Amino acid sequence: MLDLFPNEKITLDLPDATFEYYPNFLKIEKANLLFEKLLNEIPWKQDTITIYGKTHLQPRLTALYGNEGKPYSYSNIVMQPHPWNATLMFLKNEIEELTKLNFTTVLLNLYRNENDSNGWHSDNEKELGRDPIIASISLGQERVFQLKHNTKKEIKQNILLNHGSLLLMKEGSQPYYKHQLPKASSPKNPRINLTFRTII
Ligand SMILES: O=C(O)CCC(=O)C(=O)O
Repeated sequence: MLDLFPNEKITLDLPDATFEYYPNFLKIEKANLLFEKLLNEIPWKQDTITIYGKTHLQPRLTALYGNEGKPYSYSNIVMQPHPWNATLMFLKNEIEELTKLNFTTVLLNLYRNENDSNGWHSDNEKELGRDPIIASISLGQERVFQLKHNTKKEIKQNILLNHGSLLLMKEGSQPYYKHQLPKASSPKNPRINLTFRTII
């Protein structure tokens, strides 16, 4: 059994969207175990992406797991999912129990060090629907995650996503906000992030 503390919930005070942060979603021992397992067992790859006609290597490693027949495309790459493994399926079940939602797909990111990052974007691919809910688990090195409103330029928020935490990006989060995981200016250990999504 995963040890969960779903009651420790922080709702961010941001307009037009709901963001809920569970800093201790996973107990430390479970988070440690999951981090080691995923680091060693996932077939991490560095994909080439094309943005504004320019091709380059992604500044992180990724993998996609999910239901059969549900590919996911972004930045001109189409990712075919690996079938769910036991570790990811168990985590998916625990998140589904908390949220009462069904997730079809998880995108995993491995940020190897301070130079790895994920630039400003929203998860607005059409296969996710108009207003998707994303469940984001963080393991390993704490990193700063940033949010900014698309039109209200003064609305910005930084969150330190800690080991074993869950961030739920709910209604309004993708249509109204962009998010990023910037490079860090001091040395960082590896961090794994898992974003559970529903492809419809
Ligand atoms: O690493 C993170 O916390 C964010 C990941 C993310 O934005 C994404 O995979 O779309």
